[in-house]
Amino acid sequence: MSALVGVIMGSKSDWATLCHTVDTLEALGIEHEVKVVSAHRTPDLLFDYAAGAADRGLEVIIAGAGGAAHLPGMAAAKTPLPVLGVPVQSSMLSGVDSLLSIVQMPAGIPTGTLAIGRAGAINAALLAAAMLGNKYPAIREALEAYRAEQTQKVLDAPDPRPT
Ligand code: RP5
Repeated sequence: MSALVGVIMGSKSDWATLCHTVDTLEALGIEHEVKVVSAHRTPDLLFDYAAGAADRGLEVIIAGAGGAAHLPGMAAAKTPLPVLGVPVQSSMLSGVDSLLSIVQMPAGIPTGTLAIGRAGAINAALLAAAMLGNKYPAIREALEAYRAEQTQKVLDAPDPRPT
């Protein structure tokens, strides 16, 4: 099966965050592709990637970036696919800059904006699974199993004290 989710990030340095997205997609058995695509350093590549994504069979794009994080918004401007933005925790401003760069889109071109860092990276994959699960029963089942497992883990270990 060809990739359903395209995971893009502005720099190799974003991998430490976006690896959590990829790990989660893999845990759910969702076909995906991964690539560095920079809004600022490779703008033409970004336009080509986003403009051709739907024709190549992608159904969701997850875009992670930090600082002046224009990648998700610009990708969204060039594709009708849902784009989920992951704000990477930047060193200077702890990712608040990334978050605000992604979330504050003008009306007309939405990006789904997740939390800063690891939580957002994981949740982007889970949100993509929720979208794809409407069409692919195996993905819906995988997502339900993932959630049931995390519920059970909490119920199985209710005592917070270290053993
Ligand atoms: C952004 O600039 C990237 O998404 C990355 O988070 C940040 C820093 O990039 P590097 O200088 O580490 O390549 O475009």
